[in-house]
Amino acid sequence: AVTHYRKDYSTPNHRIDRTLLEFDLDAESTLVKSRLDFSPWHLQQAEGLPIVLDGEDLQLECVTLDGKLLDESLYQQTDTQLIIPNAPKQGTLEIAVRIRPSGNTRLEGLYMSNGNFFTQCEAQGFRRITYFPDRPDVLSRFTVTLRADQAAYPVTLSNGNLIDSQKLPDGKHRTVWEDPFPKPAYLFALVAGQFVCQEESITKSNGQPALLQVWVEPGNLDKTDFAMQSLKHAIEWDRQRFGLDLDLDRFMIVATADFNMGAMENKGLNIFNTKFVFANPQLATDIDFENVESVVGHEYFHNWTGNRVTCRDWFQLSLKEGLTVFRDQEFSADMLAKGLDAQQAASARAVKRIDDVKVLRAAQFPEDAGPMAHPIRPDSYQEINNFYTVTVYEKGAEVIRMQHTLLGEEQFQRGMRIYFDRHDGQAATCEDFVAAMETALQEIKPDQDLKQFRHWYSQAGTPNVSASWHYKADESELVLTLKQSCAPTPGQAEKPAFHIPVRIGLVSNTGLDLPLQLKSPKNALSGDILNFTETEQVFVFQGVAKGTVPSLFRGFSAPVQVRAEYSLEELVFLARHDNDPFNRWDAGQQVFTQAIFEIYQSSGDTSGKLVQAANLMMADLLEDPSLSDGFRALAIALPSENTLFELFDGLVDPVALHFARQTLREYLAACNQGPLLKLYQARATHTERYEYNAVAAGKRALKNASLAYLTVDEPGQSLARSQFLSADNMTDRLGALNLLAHNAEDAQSELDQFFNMFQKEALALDKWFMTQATTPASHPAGNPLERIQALLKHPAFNLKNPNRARSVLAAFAMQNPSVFHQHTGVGYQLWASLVIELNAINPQVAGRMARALDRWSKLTPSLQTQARAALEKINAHDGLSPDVHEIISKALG
Ligand code: DPP
Ligand code: ZN
Repeated sequence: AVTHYRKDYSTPNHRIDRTLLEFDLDAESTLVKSRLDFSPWHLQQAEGLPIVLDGEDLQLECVTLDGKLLDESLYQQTDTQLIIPNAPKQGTLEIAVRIRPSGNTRLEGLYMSNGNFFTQCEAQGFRRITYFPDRPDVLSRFTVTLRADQAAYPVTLSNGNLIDSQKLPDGKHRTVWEDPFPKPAYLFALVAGQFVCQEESITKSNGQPALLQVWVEPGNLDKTDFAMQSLKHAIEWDRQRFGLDLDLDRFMIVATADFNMGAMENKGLNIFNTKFVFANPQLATDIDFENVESVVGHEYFHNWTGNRVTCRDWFQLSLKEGLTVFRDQEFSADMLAKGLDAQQAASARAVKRIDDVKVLRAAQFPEDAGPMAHPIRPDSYQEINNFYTVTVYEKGAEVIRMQHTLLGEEQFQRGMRIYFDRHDGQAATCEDFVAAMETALQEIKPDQDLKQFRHWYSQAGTPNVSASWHYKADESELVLTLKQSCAPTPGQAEKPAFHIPVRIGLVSNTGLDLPLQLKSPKNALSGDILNFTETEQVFVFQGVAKGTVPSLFRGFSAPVQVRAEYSLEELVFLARHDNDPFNRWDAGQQVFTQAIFEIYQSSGDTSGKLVQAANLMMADLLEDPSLSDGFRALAIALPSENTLFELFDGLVDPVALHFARQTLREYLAACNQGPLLKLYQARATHTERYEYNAVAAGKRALKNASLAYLTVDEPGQSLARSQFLSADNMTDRLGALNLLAHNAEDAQSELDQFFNMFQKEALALDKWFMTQATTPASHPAGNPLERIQALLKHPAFNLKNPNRARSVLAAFAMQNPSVFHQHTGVGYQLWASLVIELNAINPQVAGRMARALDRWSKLTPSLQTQARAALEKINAHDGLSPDVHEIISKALG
């Protein structure tokens, strides 16, 4: 396997100033002709440097240089490149290749889905379409001609503006598209086939109109309203909050059922997984609505952060992804809070923040602690597809958020303007972004810099912060000691201290926040942010009343793992009184976590003091009417099994951990049945028409979170059965179905009804598969693995469709620990054979699935033995793709 290093970056020899592409679209054999106008990268450069083009699985027909056909002695062709040695500094290259879209199951390059053509070029799919310098620093102006059969492919789209459209003889037609903006090849797109669209015209800030279109296959126009509305909201929001407007006359979104990722920000022609476009109340849950809004926003925001300023090389991926995730998180938070009063708005924002941090803790912290750990700006990779990770995306967004915290909104926006002034139209680096923010910071704080902050870009691993404090009654001082460390990660043994912004509050015993008066060190406090920059640092606060409890990392101000020396009483106090809703939630989660660990370590005993404290806290949460429904739904939910696995100090048996969590759930349900029922019924009897907004979604979330406890036994299960039948929306229907399928002895009739109701709706069927694939080991009928094996043989199962594959394989191997990690090792064996099967179909998705045992060294010894056997089985397979090989070989160490 080849490893690529960030330090090896060098500029190409040539620019490609203009690119003309012509496609004769045919499922079995598409002809792609290109005409590339090239010029020297450096004006002074010598004659005779080679032109280096990437290309894979292409059938080369001919190469012409400045009008002269080149014979084979004048170029070199390898499996991955076409090189023209001794090229002139400047000239025109014409190339013709053939490709076979119908045989493309990897869904990179040009492929077919349901009879229609789609492309996916990020990161390196363009090289499967034609020979080209397929690297993000080569920006070219594209003109694209599409020829296709009119009847089979009436709609043909590409980037930019439609400049010509004509009928041709023999039933064909032609469209010509011109993208006014230079772009790297990874942002190229084409779509052709049978589509219908919803469209609207908007007015841009400059007074010019722009056409917005959402294209779907016929029969799906009843699912596009919300995506269109989200797109308009995103455009408006980017104008208002970032001062950035749409720069095109036409902006298109096209949905496809076969897509490796969530969506793709191709210039002017975003291509989306249907999962992130389709939304109506019957088919989509509140979470789906939220995701559609956020992904539509994300891809639209890329138009500036990704397309206008792109990445110099793929090591800089977080430059566009971390920043764009930060932008979509803020967009969602602002949308959720819109129109609410101040208190409701704060609560809606906190709910969003908690959701985002849950993802980070459940998925990114494990990545940072495992064999694939990498800095948000990686130093090396074997397969770039494997680096579209929660670290690059979600931790990357946290690193942007910390800069926002250090600069404040106004100066952060100033930094954004500096960034665009310097780099619009360029391929930039993460360093360029930080440098722009540093300039903005120094405009207001000339003595500060982001020098130490840059470690967040270069160092992997989740920093551990331990916090202890004592009270000096004589001086009314609270002395807080913070220590930071970061465990070694692959290739990084020692790490200098991070610059960590700690948002802090001092909560007095009456529950009020005290004013912050920092005595020492001088200048370490700015507003409510402590700048924590040393391995160990002591902070002395004055004017502190006795009994005051510090609230640390409010709003999750840094992506760190905190170990604070709270007593149980202090945690319970914060869970009741912290004025920061995130920390209030977090304190409660710590109480639940400790209670589950108490049960885990006592083999099921619920009489311990932590369980008792958790129970009292639960009773409080259920009765507290000052909390919003959305917040309460999160506060009463137990931490996920993946989060618990990571938090436990020592080796873990995930099966026993599941049963410990289950025991606490049953105990809390039994002790709080009355209040739970009351909460449920108050929300179940109100039958307003479904609407997606923060308040309504919060209400449904609390109703279903209460039902989740109640369904531990029969009375609750009957409630779920009637909710399933009477629901007018997917949130309530699927919520009930999940609970029944996971808890009731028999939920076959509901599962059958659901299947019959939605058998023509692929995304709803994915949910049906996923519900069953996540049935836990505690299910009363036993042996969920047999059910999963049966799902794989179901006529509607299809490993070639990524959504369907994920709905069983990822669901089972990553979201169902008690079945996946069963002690016989059968779960691992099933996973290994599916990864091997998928490896031959779609390496990129297989690489994702291959990560299920990343954390195998944290398993108990006998599970480790079984896990290693499964990993070795995959490793020994002939014909492993670079994607899967990289993951498995790193896991084996
Ligand atoms: N650039 C894409 C996205 O994150 C990758 N799938 O939006
Ligand atoms: Zn993105």
